[in-house]
Amino acid sequence: MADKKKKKDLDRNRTVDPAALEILSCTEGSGVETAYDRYLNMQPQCQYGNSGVCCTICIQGPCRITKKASKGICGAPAYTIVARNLIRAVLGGTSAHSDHGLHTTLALGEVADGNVKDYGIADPEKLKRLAERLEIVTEGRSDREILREVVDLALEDFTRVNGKYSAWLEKSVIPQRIEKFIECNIMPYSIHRTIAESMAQTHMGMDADPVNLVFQALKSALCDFVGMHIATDLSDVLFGTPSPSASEANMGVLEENMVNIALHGHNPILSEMVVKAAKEMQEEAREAGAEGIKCMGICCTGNEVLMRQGVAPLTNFLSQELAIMTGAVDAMVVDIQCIMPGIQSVAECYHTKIITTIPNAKIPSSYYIDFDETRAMEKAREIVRVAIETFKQRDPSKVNIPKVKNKVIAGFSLEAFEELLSSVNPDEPYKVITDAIEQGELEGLVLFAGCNNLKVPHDESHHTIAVELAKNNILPVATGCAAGTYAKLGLLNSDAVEKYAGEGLKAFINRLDEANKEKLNGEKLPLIFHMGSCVDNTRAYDLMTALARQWKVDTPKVPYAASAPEAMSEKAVSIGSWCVTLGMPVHVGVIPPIPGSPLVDGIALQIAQDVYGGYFMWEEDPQEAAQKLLAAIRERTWKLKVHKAAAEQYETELSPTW
Ligand code: BF8
Ligand code: SF4
Repeated sequence: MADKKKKKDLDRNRTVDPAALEILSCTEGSGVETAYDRYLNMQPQCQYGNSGVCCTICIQGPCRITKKASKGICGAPAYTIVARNLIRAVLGGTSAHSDHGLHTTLALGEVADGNVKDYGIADPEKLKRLAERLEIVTEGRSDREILREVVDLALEDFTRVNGKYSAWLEKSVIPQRIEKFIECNIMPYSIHRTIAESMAQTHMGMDADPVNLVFQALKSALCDFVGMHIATDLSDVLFGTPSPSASEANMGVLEENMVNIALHGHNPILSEMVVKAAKEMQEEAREAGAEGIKCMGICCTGNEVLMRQGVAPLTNFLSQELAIMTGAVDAMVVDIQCIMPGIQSVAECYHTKIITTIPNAKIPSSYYIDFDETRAMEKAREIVRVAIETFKQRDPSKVNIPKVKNKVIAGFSLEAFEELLSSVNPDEPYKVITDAIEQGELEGLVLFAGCNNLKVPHDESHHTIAVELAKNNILPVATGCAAGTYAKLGLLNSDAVEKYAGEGLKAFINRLDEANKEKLNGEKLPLIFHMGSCVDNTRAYDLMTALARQWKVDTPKVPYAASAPEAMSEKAVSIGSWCVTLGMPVHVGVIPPIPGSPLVDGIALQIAQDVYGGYFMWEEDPQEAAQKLLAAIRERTWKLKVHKAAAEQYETELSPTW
């Protein structure tokens, strides 16, 4: 066992993506260093940090809990240290997502006031639906008037200090959840207030009570949900609500004779404009000797432009540096989050330009173009022009594009999903899913989310767990880099349905295919439904809410779990925490720094379930993880059926417990 673990840790080629593997093999010994090499150099990693018992909150530290020292210098025991570190991780995620949401909100404020010429209201229907959800009057008002009020309410959700609770949270989840949050004193007024109070609470010499700290972490995580939901809703208003479209994914989408622009990061405000500018500037590229310009995506901005524009995903988080090593990426345009600083040194070994664009996400030596919404197209053209110029410096002897790509059908916003279901049951679309679960055709649903993390082989856990669950008739939906894995590895198309779906799942997807023949323009539905970027985990949660409404139950009764098989970022910690708080069992495939306190660990794994219905499961082995997820779903389906049968037999209300 120890030998196996050691061998796993020493293997540089830690990936099951054939394109990534090819690049790693071809460049072995070339001197170009990537995360795969740095991971090996980093071994062994600090076990105190790993288990969460290292505190650096004040500069008496670092204090770490050992056999000799059961408390930090100030007297903080392991449970205080672990819980404080946990909140701070959640706050990192909440801040990242909500800053993204705020950026989108401010841009839409400019649209409402008529101050920007390059953006508009692409989806007025979504705006109306959103306003209605938020109980904003739409009757007799112009789109811009409605938008102004939506934006003002969003801004209040960022900054309100007391009085009213977060509108986005209150209006997006079912009332039973809100009652629970008020009862537990974790219902937030606003994002910024909660971040400030949580940072204060975790200052040296403040809160030492682990339960109080963990509850505050959950309140902070609910603010993450708010910030993400605002980002998703307003991006739909600004750029359109996604609907299914076809594309291709993996390194084989690079074109040897074209200007290749990789769009990397998270915020579609920039990437949408670059895609538009590239379409207009094809002629300029031809004059430079290329056959044209092709945009492709990495990480979540890639998911955003895939969902709305059909832009091909190039790769996901862990292999971002490897994309440059194909020698065929002319510019990698980055905005915010999950951009490894390492891309710059890799780019310096090739002709690639790294173009940074956002004031709070710069990389030394990169080419910086200050993106500005008031001059969005002008800036996007400037970016594309740099890519065209860089193409001229490409060294053909260094070009090596792995011939790996797979067909992708993506774009399943909740609205798109509902439309597919409506073709089967126009009056009660979600009954198509609840019936399939009650009749045993489907076992339930699992959301695959989250990152890559070199502590487990790249993409392996994502792939193994999803395939295993699809065989067992779980309806899989995916977001973020999990969806990136499935796109690259060929699970987002109908061939994968034939190959991997269990009989029930196959019958379910075929029924949707049959009913939607015309809407799908000759395409067929995929095995896994790509619901978008990481902020779009809110779409996946809204699907859970829709099922809860259909069954008239609270969300913890719905057989729907989440899995982050290769979780890495603070954002993954905050998303996992709100999923638990909102009632989901959540599997995490890389153990986060929590087990250093058995008490905090117990809250995450067990007590959370008693209070909120959701809970965490840590499991690194993907086969084991699949079995645990399946058991969690089956337990819920079984209980739901028992409670329903009892309610019918005794003519009572459905039991509210889970
Ligand atoms: O927000 S899944 S590695 S890219 S954090 Fe980052 Fe993780 Fe990818 Fe998207 Ni989400
Ligand atoms: Fe050590 Fe306490 Fe300071 Fe943390 S807050 S570093 S445990 S003295």
